[in-house]
Amino acid sequence: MKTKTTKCIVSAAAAVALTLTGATQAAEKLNIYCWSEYIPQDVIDDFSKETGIKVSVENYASNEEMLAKLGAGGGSFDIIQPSEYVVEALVKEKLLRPLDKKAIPNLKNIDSKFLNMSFDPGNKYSVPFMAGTVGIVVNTELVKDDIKSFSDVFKPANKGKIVALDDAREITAWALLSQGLPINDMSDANLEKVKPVLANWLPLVKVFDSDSPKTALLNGDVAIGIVWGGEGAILLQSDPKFRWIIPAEGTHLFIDSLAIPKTAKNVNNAEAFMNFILRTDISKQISDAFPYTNPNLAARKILTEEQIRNKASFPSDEEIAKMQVFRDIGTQGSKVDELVTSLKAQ
Ligand code: SPD
Repeated sequence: MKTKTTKCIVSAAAAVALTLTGATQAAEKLNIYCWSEYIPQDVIDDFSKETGIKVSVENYASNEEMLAKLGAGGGSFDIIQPSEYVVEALVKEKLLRPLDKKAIPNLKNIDSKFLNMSFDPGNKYSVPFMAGTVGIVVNTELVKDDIKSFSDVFKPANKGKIVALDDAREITAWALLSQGLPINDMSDANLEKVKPVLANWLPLVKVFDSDSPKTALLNGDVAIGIVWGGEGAILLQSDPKFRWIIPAEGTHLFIDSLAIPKTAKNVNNAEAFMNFILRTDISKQISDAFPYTNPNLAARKILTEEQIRNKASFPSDEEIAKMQVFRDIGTQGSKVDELVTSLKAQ
């Protein structure tokens, strides 16, 4: 009788365990919506292997593309990867979920310079993924001029030789900088001021590409690029003919983070992923593939000398001190998009 009861308890427990396992397996998913060429596929695969969580990844090429999809209710994402000004906007609109920091102990690996920034005090909602800047890359075999600035790039002689990021906020910021104006003052008056600048610049561009602007430079389609730092770093690694230039007018520092939308369904898995990518070895793996400015101090310590010396990955403190950071510009953002879209169409 005693034995029978024990057996019953055991089989009841096994049944519960089975049900739980079944239920857990069904829930083990993670949907990531992130920038293209930013999270290596082997990092995703390693996470799935270690945790059994099935990950699906969709990419975007600009913050605005991501916001448009989220706003239109498209997709159901557990992790997004907004830049600083977008974290600021999403927090204001209460569209992000506060993080459970206990689930993300590897946050300790992040350099304190990249924590507690004004767009998310206390990192209540966001975990720094990568930072970086935008600079000029010149193929010195094809261009003999000494290019130092955005204005040097956008000279009529360079028509058809340029690849530029396909990002209205970026392009407008370069035009503002060329006029000595602050990158976050995108008032109507300033947009009017930069309109003629953009009208001259945009027809000179041969390729607009935010996903992989290095490609047009690597295959010789263009000779000059205005590209993300990580893309510039890959070009510098690939061939000494490429030169990296921080534009004389100035540039900006971006901080791209991971955050969980309010509507996420797999919150625990999202936090497990955040903790995973903050691991020293995993963060190094990310830097090896996409050499941006890694805010993970522990990972930076195990990068090679050559990686750390790459100026497109790691600008000097002096250079960083001069960089501006984008802020949320509210409804002016759509005017910036309209301006650039209409001028590109001309
Ligand atoms: N391929 C990943 C590029 C990420 C660049 N993020 C920059 C945001 C600047 N606003």
